[in-house]
Amino acid sequence: MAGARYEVRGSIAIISMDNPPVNGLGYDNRLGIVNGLNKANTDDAVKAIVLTGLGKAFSGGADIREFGTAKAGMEPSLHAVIRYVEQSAKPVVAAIHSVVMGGGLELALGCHYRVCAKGTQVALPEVKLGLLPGAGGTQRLPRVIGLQQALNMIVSGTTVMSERFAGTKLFDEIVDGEPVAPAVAFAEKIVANGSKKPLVRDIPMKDPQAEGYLQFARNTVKAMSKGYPAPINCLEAVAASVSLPFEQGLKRERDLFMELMASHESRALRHLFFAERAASKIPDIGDDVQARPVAKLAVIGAGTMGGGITMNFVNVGIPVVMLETTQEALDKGMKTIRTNYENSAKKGKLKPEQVEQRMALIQPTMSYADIAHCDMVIEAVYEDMAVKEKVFTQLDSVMKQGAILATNTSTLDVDKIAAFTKRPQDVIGTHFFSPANVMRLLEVVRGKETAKDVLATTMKLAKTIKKTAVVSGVCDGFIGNRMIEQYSRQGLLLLEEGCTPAQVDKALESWGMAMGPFRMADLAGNDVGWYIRKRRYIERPDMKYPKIADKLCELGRFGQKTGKGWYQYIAGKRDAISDPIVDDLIVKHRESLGLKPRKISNDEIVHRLIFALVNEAAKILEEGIALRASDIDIVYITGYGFPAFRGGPMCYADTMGLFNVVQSMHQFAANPHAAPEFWKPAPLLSRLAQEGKGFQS
Ligand code: 3H9
Repeated sequence: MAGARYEVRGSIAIISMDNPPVNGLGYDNRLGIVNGLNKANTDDAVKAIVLTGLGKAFSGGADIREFGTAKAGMEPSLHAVIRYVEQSAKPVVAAIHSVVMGGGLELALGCHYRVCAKGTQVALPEVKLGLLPGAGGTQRLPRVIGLQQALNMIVSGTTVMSERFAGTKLFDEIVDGEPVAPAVAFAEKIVANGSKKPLVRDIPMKDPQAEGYLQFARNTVKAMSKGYPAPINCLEAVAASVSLPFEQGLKRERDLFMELMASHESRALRHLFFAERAASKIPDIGDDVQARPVAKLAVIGAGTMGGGITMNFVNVGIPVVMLETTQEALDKGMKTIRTNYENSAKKGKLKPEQVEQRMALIQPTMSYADIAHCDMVIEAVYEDMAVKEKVFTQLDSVMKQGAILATNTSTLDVDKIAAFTKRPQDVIGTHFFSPANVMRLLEVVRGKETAKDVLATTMKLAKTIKKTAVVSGVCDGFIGNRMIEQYSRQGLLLLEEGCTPAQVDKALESWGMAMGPFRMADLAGNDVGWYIRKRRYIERPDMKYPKIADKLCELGRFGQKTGKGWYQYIAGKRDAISDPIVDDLIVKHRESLGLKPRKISNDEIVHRLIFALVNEAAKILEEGIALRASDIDIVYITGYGFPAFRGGPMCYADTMGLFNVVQSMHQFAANPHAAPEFWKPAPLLSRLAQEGKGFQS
């Protein structure tokens, strides 16, 4: 039977969904369930039915891979399947385990009874895909767990463990271990007691405080979900469970669901769901490549990066030997880590004993001999090739054979660093983003000699420390920083043409970026960009760089750390306050160039910067620095505050249509001040635009 297996145990039929990896409710699976129900209902020997899922989930919900394909609309729809279950002549008991999410939970809610294993992850996570539970979840869940808890779960998409629902009508039994045998026993009991078939839809929705609560929630959700239509649609659908009879509530849910299904936001979020999972797959590394064991780690440098990196590992119980050159630097680093943990404890995120446990996993040292036995070492020292050479020569001489030697460089050539050692196959880049204990992104830089198992180990380790790892080839700035350089450069050019930093930042932030380029530069430190530009003036004399940022740095305005940058800051606060001194500096700089300011629209600001990312990304993709366009999207979503509802720069370009993107680039190229040579569309972009294709199709 397609998509679901069927067996009979005594008087009970068992239908087992069989659609790996998580029993997504695709067409075959839906058909399989209906066929199973037909078979059971026409077999006189069968008295009741158990519905379960094979493998690692009861069901992860609708099969997202099917969305947008013909099969998604083919009957039986999930609605039809659930109705079929409800109307089954014989009682249906869901035997739930591991994961019951989305459409999977909606299917279970259509069953007459539910037996669930302890430790099952329960969620209606559709909102995270820009959707709402569209197969009755918004109408049925409030009926079994109450309006408030259901609304919280549906609007946030949060996962709750099954045992938390003990005593509610969601589960009739919560059992230890596998649930099929207990569900069969439960079904036999139902049969013995007269085969009643209660339906969740018949539970009355009574909540005298509903209206006031919903209004309060409406205001909160609206304020918190800018750019995302799904949360408010979720709320309105749940509200219908109180205000409308069940069938009308279902219709309201359906209308709101269809609205979201067609939205750009949902398409972007669904793209990111698969993009994130694709990023961990490396075409030439199969399951046959064994990862090396990493039980103990060393980190070179106890500064901001070294400390943050260390925290990632001790947070998951991996001991770290942290090495510095002076006792003072070591003490300072240890103190910062302790303060970070103690702050988390004050906020209730850690117990005091956990602070001590984590600190005990860090062994501070000034001796390379203490790190020699570690399985992996991550270097986080000053960004200077001479310093890296010293460190890697040393590591090469002390580290045990087979140890992985990683560099946290953000711009330097990993192949050159590898060449300082006699074991370049063991060298890899691990570019953490600051603050390293917070930011999700990890760019894993594969050198030309990096061994496959070294890459596989690093990707696995990234998952262990809960990072989203993206593989990058070796180039200046790797994926993320190489692109951001062009984005920032266009931002600076716009200042010369007539914008203020606040105008540029506001335009990008209203569009959805977490931070505009000038606020971001103030946070990262303007001296960082200055250092890179000085290198560029020598390496790339052809690349036009506005000198306004240098003038700012010459005033010592390095950003938040010096209290002044593109903005001014009040001590202890992070609010960016416009500074007339900077405005004046820009005006004078503009005059010195003989430029008259012009009025620049928000649309031009946004697209000059975003399409700068896209053009550089197209080159990165064509050069093979990134494995796939969606990896670039993941880098920007997880590392640079790009709005998820736009799906990343490549997804956004595809949504706009590459032909239109190229047309805009031609317009920018006609502006002699916009660095016209940069706006020549990258060959890959040109070709795809001509062929009417996108980056992902
Ligand atoms: C919905 O239900 C709509 C309905 O309300 C209305 C319909 C009318 N479909 O995350 P993992 C794949 S919307 C297809 O690495 P984990 C995933 O791509 C749906 N495939 O594992 C990956 O494939 P691959 C609402 C799915 O153990 C593999 O499973 N449901 C689906 O860490 C392993 O995934 C959701 O939003 C799916 N629904 O976590 C649930 N789900 O190996 C989203 C997963 O080829 N899923 N895959 O890369 C999750 O939250 C997690 O994947 C889950 C497993 C907890 C299930």
